[in-house]
Amino acid sequence: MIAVLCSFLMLFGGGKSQLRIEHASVGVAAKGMSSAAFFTVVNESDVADTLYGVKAEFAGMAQLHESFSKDGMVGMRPVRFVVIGAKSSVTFKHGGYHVMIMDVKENLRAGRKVKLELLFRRAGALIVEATAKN
Ligand SMILES: [Cu+2]
Repeated sequence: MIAVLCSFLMLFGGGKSQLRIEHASVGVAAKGMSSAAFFTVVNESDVADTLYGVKAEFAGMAQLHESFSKDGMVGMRPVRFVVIGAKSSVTFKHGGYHVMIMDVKENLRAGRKVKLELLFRRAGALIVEATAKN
């Protein structure tokens, strides 16, 4: 029983993950409008991690979203979390996962840099600098 518990802890407990966020960008938007942020999460560690939240001080609200298509309709909806498997990566992009950003507090012109805070179960809060792009 103890052996089983130990191996369980090795699989699911402790161990911090090593994550890298690449190519972070956010769509240009005028004050009060919506935008979306994109990036790639690279997980080089042996443990999976879970992105469960996002904060953006430059906007009224930020949410994890996914795009979907069903019966010829396309749309998007909030997702509660996104798992980044061990030794793998997940790209947030147009038509897939993205960070939905609503009510931008100031004009986001091309080249402007803003901070996003990504909340991971294991790695904790990672601050990412995203560049505004058309
Ligand atoms: Cu969205």
